Amino acid sequence: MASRPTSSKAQSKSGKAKARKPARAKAAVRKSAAKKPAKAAARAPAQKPIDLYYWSTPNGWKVTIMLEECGLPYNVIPVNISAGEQFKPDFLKISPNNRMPAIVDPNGPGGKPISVFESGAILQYLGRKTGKFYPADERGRVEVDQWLFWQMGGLGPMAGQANHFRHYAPEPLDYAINRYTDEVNRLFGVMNKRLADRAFLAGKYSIADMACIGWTNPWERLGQKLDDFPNLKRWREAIYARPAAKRGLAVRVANEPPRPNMQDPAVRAVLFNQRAR
Ligand SMILES: N[C@@H](CCC(=O)N[C@@H](CS)C(=O)NCC(=O)O)C(=O)O
Repeated sequence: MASRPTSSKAQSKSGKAKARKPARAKAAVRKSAAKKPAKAAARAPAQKPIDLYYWSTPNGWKVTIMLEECGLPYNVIPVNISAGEQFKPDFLKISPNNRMPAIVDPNGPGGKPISVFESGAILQYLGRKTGKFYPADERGRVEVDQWLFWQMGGLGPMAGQANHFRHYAPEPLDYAINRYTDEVNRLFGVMNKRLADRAFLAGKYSIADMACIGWTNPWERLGQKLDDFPNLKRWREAIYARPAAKRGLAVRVANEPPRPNMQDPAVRAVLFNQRAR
């Protein structure tokens, strides 16, 4: 789904927009420098920024939230999906499914660069890399994985289809609108029930919550009433109360063009009815 929320915190640099250094990362540097002798601090290897191929949509926000939460430095590299930049050969080498987000971590395993596409795989990779928001113990990890895959296979695709048939279909198709609106309603209900006796989907705040939050943002466009899901509403407020999550959800590409006109034949030709190339 190509959505473009309202507030704008552009990060500038022509072509390659650089994200500001996360506040937590700055704080961590200050803290460790104060504790360690100057020589040891100077020897510590600098974390090179991760390149994030990004457009501001719910799938993109998953990764900006995680990067902000972990205090990892990153460069935002815009992929204007309405203009077809996801089909550029260099991008396809990183993300062969012509979808963003994708990352290139210059400090990958063995100190060598690694690229990762698919937002769920990126979240798991960053969770393993940092040891944050993705438990190392098997039971904790299974809890997170279940809800992460539930988002990847259910909430994301169903909400995407609901949005498409409710807002972008050339003619209104009641059957498709009802099918996907109902499915989103069912999925919101599953989440609401899960959150009745715990603060977050896997108990503690995790990459599963980061994967889901953006997909609950357009609840009205998806034909839902948030008041019907009080636990989901409380969970949303808890995530938005986290400064890093809020920053991640607000990341916009420098000079991001206005919301694409989905009625524009040129945009529709790029985004809809894609076939094997
Ligand atoms: N399963 C993928 C889905 C990513 C996805 O659908 N990205 C959309 C934007 S939200 C995209 O890049 N669309 C480009 C296109 O449709 O060509 C993931 O989670 O990373």
